[in-house]
Amino acid sequence: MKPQFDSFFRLIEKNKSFLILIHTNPDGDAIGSSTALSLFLKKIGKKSAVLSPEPIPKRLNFAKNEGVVYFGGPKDKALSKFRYTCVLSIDVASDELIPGCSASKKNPVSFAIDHHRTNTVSAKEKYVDPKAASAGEILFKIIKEYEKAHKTKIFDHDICASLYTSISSDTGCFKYSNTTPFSHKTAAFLLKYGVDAPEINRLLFDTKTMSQIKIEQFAYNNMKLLYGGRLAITVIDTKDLENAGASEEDTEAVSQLLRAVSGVQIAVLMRQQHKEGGKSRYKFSVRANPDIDVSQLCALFGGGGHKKAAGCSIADTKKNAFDKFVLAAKDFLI
Ligand SMILES: [Mn+2]
Repeated sequence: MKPQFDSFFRLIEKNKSFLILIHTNPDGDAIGSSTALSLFLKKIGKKSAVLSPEPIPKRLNFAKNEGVVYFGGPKDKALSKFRYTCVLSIDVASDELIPGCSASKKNPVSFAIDHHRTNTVSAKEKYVDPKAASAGEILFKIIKEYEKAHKTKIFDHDICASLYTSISSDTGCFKYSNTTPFSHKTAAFLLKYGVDAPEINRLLFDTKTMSQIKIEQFAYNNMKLLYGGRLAITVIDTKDLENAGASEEDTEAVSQLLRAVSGVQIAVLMRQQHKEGGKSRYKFSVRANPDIDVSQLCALFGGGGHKKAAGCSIADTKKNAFDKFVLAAKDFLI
């Protein structure tokens, strides 16, 4: 048995109640994998709850499971009543992504399960597999191993549906380059448990709110194509969101949409965050098309992520933040 499995199994044996941390701006992988983890722990007689730094976006409510407790932020009143002895994190790449949840003194993470190459979560132990397309794939391996080692059956419809949500979400419905034979093989296994894949995929990818459509329209209308059409960038300010009646979560697919423009190698959404003095913080969501590693580009500004999907932020004036990023991106174009 891999040492990661062994130490994880020992940890869950030793503890009775777990707090599972997921990243800010939670996506289908964060919710799917944490839900599956919570259901797994429940199945082996443990208590657990999922703590998201922010309320879970409405469009992902379908991915929650009624058998799982979710806290919508570190200030959630119900959280103070929840007793736990062990903190886990899943799909979280860094401590910054769990603000208020993991002030390492308050909630030291005992075990981090993740697939981000750049994982820097200050956890006592980790199982990080950058080859996994989603955190759900790592959890799938863990549960499979647990079944084998304990000669028991864990997988059921709900666990499999959550894992499917996680994998399909992070592979963009098995379209992104992170998709591996293992992603497909795992999905095939999960489908045998009656998972309604067409419905999950419809809810994940083919359903949009009007506010999302409005902000996407804005993003397309204001897209700039630079360096001979190889870089696509659009800027969304807080007031643009307000005008569209949209929230931050409605911008999630924007960089993906810009990436679809023929000839684009790097697609960027630059979004205004909170103000810091006279400056704003701008968050960059970056997607790449051919063999470009945008996690390296984002690392130049203290960010990170995956090769073809990464992010970072810059605190500066709008013009300076834009210019700094666009100039740095030039060196990454082919
Ligand atoms: Mn993920």
